Amino acid sequence: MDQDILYHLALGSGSHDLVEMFGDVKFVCMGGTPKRMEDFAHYIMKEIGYKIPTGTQLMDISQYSYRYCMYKVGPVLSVSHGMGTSSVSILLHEIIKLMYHAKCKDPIFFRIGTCGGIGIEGGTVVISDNAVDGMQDNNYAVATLGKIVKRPAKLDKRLVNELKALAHSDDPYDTVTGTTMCTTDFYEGQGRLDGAFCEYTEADKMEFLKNLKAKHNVTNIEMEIVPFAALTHHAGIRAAAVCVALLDRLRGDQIGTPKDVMEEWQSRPQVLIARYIKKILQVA
Ligand code: R2B
Ligand code: URA
Repeated sequence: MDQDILYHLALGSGSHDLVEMFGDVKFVCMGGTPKRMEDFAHYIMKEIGYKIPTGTQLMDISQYSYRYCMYKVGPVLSVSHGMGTSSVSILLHEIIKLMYHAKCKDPIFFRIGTCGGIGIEGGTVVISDNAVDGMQDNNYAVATLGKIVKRPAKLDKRLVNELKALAHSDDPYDTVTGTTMCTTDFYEGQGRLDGAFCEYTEADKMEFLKNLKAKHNVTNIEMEIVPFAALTHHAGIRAAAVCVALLDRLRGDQIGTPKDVMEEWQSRPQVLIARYIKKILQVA
């Protein structure tokens, strides 16, 4: 291509100097909502001591895509990925191409998210060491030219251990590792009883969730990890997913935690990733 239009990011290799804009990116952090990723950009700016000129402010680089948000704080890119596998996969295609056009050297990708836990308390942080889909398959399957193409959804085990080692014993919450299940639906796909439809019993739900935990070590459920793990692995990019559990699915389905508590919980994966980034950048 003589130019590549990264349509959903409102960027392009012909319209922007991508090397100049993004060549120094070392960490790409992504999460579902634009607000959380804007907050993360401000938080990481403070944590790594990155200064922008007085009187200026961080800008949403992808503002005019009206799809995803993107903030750049020195070597850190903070991007929203929306909800679900198709949304995160579109973003990953374009971010991987962005890294390529910008000639970034070995960037590491993080997903900073939320999830439902199985047998863990709300507020627990889960670092994924394995990713499976709703059928407990370890692959990302995409219908391509009328055939199913499967790519292994693999995470970087060394990165999992490095992150686990950064959990402090005096953090007022647990940080655990486990298999993460990725579903294409929040309600029936995750065995909830509170969707618009439900054609199974509470006993069916409990049996399913308990079996996930006992047989497959599934510790949490969310909606993006399979394409996230598969596409980064396919591109040779080291990646990790760290999610906070908003509830224990063995105790319920509705998310009714007060907003302020939820906001504090959602900062927990950000704290862990900031510790990692600071360690690599050697910022005190
Ligand atoms: C976690 O939270 C969202 C659903 O509420 C989804 O994007 C996910 O993975
Ligand atoms: N995100 C999910 O996908 N599921 C939950 O239960 C909570 C957050």
